Amino acid sequence: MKNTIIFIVVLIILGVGVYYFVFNKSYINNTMNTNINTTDTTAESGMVVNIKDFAFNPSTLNIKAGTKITWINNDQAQHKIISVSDEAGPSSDVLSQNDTYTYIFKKAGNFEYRCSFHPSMTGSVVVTE
Ligand SMILES: [Cu+2]
Repeated sequence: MKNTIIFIVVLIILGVGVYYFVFNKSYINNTMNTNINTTDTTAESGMVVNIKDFAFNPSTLNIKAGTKITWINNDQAQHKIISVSDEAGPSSDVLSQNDTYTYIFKKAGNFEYRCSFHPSMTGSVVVTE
């Protein structure tokens, strides 16, 4: 009788172990697939903002959440993108000529930004779900 109970307890522990193993494996697979899909989507829908003659072009962009935007500095002058909105937004290092900066807008909102060195250089990105 005692042996039977121990046997059943061992079976239950094994069963739970197998269940968790299978569950975690499918969970990891789902997470990986989601990441791959996200990467593919943003790679396809990436957009470019050219920095030229002390201006962002286009200065206003309407995009879907998850879109990647790359800024390219075509000026000889250095520029640096900083966010003006309250929410976290694009924030680059100092961009010398031909340097690029990429930011993925994950959340919906109205994101205003400007050049840190030249306050008259402004741009905005309107992100919808
Ligand atoms: Cu600038």
